[in-house]
Amino acid sequence: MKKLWVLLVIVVLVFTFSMCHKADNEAFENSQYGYDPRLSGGMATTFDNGKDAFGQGADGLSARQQEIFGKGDNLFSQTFVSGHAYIYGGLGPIYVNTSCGNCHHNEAKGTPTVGGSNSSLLVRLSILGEDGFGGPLGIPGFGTQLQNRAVTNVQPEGGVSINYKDSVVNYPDGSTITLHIPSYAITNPYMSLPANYMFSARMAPMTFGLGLLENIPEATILQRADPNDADGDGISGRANYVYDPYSKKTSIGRFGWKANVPNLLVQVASAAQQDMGVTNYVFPQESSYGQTQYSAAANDDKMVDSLLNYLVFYTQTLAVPARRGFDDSAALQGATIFTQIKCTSCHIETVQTGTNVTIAPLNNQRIHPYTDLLLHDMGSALSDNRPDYLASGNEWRTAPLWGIGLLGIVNGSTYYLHDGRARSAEEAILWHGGEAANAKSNFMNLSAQDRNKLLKFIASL
Ligand code: HEC
Ligand code: HEC
Ligand SMILES: [Ca+2]
Ligand SMILES: [Ca+2]
Ligand SMILES: [Ca+2]
Repeated sequence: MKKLWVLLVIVVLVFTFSMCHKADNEAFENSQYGYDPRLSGGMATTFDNGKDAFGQGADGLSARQQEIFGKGDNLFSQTFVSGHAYIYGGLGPIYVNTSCGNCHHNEAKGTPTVGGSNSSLLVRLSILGEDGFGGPLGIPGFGTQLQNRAVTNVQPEGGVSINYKDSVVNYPDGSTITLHIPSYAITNPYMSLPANYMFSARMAPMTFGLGLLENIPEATILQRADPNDADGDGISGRANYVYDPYSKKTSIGRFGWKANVPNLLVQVASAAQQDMGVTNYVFPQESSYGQTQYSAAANDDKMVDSLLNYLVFYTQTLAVPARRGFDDSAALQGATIFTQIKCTSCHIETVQTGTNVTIAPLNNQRIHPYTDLLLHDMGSALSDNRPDYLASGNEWRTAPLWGIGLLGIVNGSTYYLHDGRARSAEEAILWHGGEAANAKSNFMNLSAQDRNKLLKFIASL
């Protein structure tokens, strides 16, 4: 009899709990929004909000696609070795790091350092002028990216030193915050560098949700562009157009901190070749090709074609973490403030994806990436003074903000902006200038309480 009672209580508890959960979901489905606002990546959203939140596959993949995702997942964290190997050979002769995951820790960012096995920065280089396709002109002997590591008996192109100087910012209400101003220099170049070469330090960005961004119709992105600020609101986003060496066409730029890469195939293939020295069918030549220490005889393994495709598929189908904090009134008020102070001029909340791909969960999705994928002048303090196709030194692609509140949990550290100079979202906002100067001063003029609400909202993304 006693046992029966216990059983009954358990059944009632489980039933009540599942009803609550159901009621919860229904509350979102019937909400004021008209859609479930937690689904930042539409169908390609994950409710994992722990350390692996950025490494989950989208729901709705076929069994075969899940298998390919799994292979891409392994490859992403696989360390490559030099010379010939059963699968993972071909590292170097010169490179920046030995695996995708050593820079993109847990599919996210990492540490803004150069040269270590967990370093997530790389350095782009160029001299004045353009290559044959409107892109940056490489430095003779160095190309457009610095490879600061090398296999045995080969010299790295050089090293990088990074120094930070403190700069105190005062809020109108008297509170203060200290920013880190970075300065970079190339050390020990393997041959002399020309005068006035240009230099851009870039931090590994988070890698989820990218198949959705790739599937936004070009016309949708261009609708937001206002290159001459015709509507006079001080915001003049414009699209980058970049060369695709695989299709041999110029296309709209979507990836990289300056929207300097057209699609994920070119992005992943160039990461393999430039960041790791692993040649492939898109970039069959070593990054050191043509340099004095290049030797054709030393030509090592090229990545097998299918492996490159698995990696591309992986970056296309990593799901976006669901938005949280709908039970936190401060975070919800923060969302309203985010709109009121005009952060949404660039970090636009909602976009609809197109129908171009064979991957079901990426098609026709209402997503909340908080980016327009356009270039904006962010002022001289953030400038790298290095043009990248149509992007000037001052211009950067609006960084997506989805998932950003989980960065600390996933990486154990939080670094923001193109070179990781900001150690918190608040610091990142205070670096905003140029077209974003108004939004920043609106933020600075908020009460400390409202600033906190806004930061709580960002933490809920
Ligand atoms: C040396 C560190 C490093 C390594 C190794 C590396 N990446 Fe990256 N990754 C970066 C940086 C830095 C950027 C931004 C580049 C830019 O702005 O030009 C980037 C950009 C990307 C992007 C575009 C993200 C976006 O939002 O625009 C993808 C996708 C990507 N990497 C995937 C990979 C894959 C797959 C590999 C392994 C084959 C890899 N990366 C290896 C540092 C690295
Ligand atoms: C004019 C367009 C624009 C406006 C307005 C704007 N941003 Fe940004 N935001 C950007 C761009 C571009 C970047 C990337 C800059 C860089 O990396 O140097 C960025 C980066 C960020 C980042 C860091 C993201 C990361 O992954 O590193 C945060 C956080 C952010 N913005 C929050 C805000 C908030 C909050 C507001 C409103 C106060 C705002 N932004 C207004 C364009 C804008
Ligand atoms: Ca190689
Ligand atoms: Ca190079
Ligand atoms: Ca405008």
